[in-house]
Amino acid sequence: MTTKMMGEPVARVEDDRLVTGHGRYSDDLAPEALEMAVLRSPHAHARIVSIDVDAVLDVAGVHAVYTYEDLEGPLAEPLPLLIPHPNLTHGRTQYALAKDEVNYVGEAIAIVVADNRYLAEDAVGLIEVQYEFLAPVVGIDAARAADHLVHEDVPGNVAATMEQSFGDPEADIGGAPHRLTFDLEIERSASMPMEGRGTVARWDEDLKRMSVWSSTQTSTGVRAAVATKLSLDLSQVDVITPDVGGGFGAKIVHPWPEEVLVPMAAKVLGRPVKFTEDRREHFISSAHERGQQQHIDVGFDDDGRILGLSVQFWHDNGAYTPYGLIVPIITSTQLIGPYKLPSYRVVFQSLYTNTVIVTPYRGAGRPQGVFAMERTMDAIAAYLGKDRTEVREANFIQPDEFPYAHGELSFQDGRPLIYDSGNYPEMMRKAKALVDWDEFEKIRDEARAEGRKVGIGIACYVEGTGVGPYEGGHVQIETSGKVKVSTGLTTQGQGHETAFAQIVADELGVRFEDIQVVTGDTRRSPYSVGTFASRAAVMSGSAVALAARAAKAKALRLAADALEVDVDDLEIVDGIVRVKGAPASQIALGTLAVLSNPLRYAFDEASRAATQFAVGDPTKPPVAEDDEPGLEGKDYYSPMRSTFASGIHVVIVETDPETAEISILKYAVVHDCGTLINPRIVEGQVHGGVAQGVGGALYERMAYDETGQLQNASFMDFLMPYVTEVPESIEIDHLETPSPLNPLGLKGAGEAGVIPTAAAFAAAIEDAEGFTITSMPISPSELYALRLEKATD
Ligand code: MCN
Repeated sequence: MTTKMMGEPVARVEDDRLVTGHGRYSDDLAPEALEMAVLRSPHAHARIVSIDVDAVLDVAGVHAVYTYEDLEGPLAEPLPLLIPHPNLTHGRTQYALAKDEVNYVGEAIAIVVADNRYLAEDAVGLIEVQYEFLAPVVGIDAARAADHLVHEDVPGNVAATMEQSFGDPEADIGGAPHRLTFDLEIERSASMPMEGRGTVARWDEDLKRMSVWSSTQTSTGVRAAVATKLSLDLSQVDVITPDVGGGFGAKIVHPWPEEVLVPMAAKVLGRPVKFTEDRREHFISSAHERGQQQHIDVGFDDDGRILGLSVQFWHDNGAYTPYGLIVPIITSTQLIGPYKLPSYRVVFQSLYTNTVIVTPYRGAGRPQGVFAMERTMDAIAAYLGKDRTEVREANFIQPDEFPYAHGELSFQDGRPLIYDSGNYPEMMRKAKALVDWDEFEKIRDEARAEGRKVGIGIACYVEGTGVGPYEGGHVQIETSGKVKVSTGLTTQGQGHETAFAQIVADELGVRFEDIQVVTGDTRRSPYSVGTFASRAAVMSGSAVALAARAAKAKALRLAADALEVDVDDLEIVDGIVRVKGAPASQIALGTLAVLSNPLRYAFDEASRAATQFAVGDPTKPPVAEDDEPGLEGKDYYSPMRSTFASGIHVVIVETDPETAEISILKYAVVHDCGTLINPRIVEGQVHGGVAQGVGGALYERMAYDETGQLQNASFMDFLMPYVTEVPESIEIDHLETPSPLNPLGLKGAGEAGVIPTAAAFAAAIEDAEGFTITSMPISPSELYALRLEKATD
């Protein structure tokens, strides 16, 4: 048997390259390229009266300067609204370069292309813009008050209002034995990948071809954008994704202005052009997320069982809506979590503010939804004086109730919200065991007796993963017997090279070391969607499995012919097709690859080398009658709906009675992403997610002042957790409830770590302090202020 690879904690093969400094990022490419710098708005809201670029062109080494006036054809139209929605009655997207007005600090106004970035930056400083100032709308309160408007034709700053419901929550809440109402708030934060956004473009005037290297989460999206905006055919544009130093959502948007402006400049100037975002640009001109205000109204019985839930929330979508309503729709549907609600109503407004646009950031709306639901569970438990786990258990969907539909609710992909599989009671049993939950009351009391404050918090979540519509896989067996696997989605550090090789090794019966995986190259995979929404394992994992099965079926057909046996009598072990029970009768996959090629090689079986080639025997087709030449398999996977991963996080914190410093004593996770491809990768993903969650719970916020200036747009001021602030160790226990929706039973894992973290911390701090926590993040100074406030209440 070939060594089984699925489920094994194989070390990531890409890490040798990535952690030893041999990764190749977009900025490493084309050192001869001209470089682009961007003039960005210093004002949150203003009309552009005039732009004077005259001084720029006098600078030696400057090749071009462009403003909106220089954009032509589709490039002069607003950038696309990627996911329109019928409720998005007032969707707005920005222009590649601002036309007439700017709506946030950081919006691109002009670009300069020069011999190098230093010259380009200096020249940007010579552009003179006259502005007429407009009142900025900063924060959800200002947007709701609507004293001023972000877009003068959008009444009330409301991009969209949306409502979904099932049952009769008003009647159920009104008739319930108990009712609670309260308000919650979550601050804005943002993804902080190590590598900023980056694009390099080269135009070949002879071949009329554009090559783009982009640090993107969706190479096909960039290709579509470049082709459309520059009026090229898709087939004239290649987009190659080199190594990408993290994305976390910010690199999904396609296109960013720079992603179309760089190819435009390359085409006009006939020289390669490059842009690499710096850290300040990332803060003020990429994307943020999370900011929401929520109002909860819940009715429940004596056991803590929810009878009706009504949620209203206000979502800060920033200045434009390129991603439509995707984030608030995710909040509104994923909020329900692992619970069975007899009735539910959710109403949200997506509001414009004069701040950076809001697009999905790892977790994408779910941390806010989980915060709402888990704060609700804790509030019910506190009201009834019950254990917090007991209240959750009373509301769990039971293992025999899958598939479970939440009334008529639609998920983010527009399909019905139906959970495929899970076992939430078992997950709770495991979580309690990991932290000795039932013993904690004693520990808390003992600590209190010593003047210490310790608390435990728990949070459950369910995460829709693996959204469609499709992803493809291509498995090609070389004449050397090595296997090349390609899939179109891109990789930002998730370990796809390893995980997809594990899948193909098992499906095909080849050695893991003989497999090479390529992602995010439109030349190999022209049809693909991209990496986001924890979809790669489910989508591309399934696609490469199906492609490997197709390649295997073809190999077995060819081998059966060559060995004159029945296909069913064959097996593939370590890349050799052999007759079951008679292994001496065998043929290597590499040899079959030779046989399947009309331009046959004379092949030396011993050295596995092609010595010379000749056209094959014309009297005998090289492959079976209906087969195409080449030993390869190709397939696409398209799921009928999303699959739902789930998990529980438990955190124990200690808060300093004097300084209010918050220390993490223990962090434990139970996680279910269906069949595990690679537990080590999944644990790495969970660790990374928890680290980001710690940031969202305790440190990170976008500190806008009332004029719309981001006060903390650098790592000097924006508190991202260091290794000293994240849990020293995270205990993880896995549960595997395979999804019935895809061939391998997979569910996604890439965002799980970040989703319930803020809710778990809020609960733990609340438990340590004895008063309610209703907003996140909570820093020591905020906790200290809360203590003072509660003491005087
Ligand atoms: N995996 C597995 N078994 C499963 C499920 C997943 O072994 N049952 C593995 C997969 O093979 C993959 C990894 O876990 O190697 C994550 O898989 P998946 O959940 O499908 O997520 P994606 O690969 O689609 O990655 C996207 C996800 C998202 S949405 C964000 S945001 C995010 C994240 O991944 N951004 C990341 N993790 C990141 N990790 C890094 N290093 N950098 C980012 O930018």
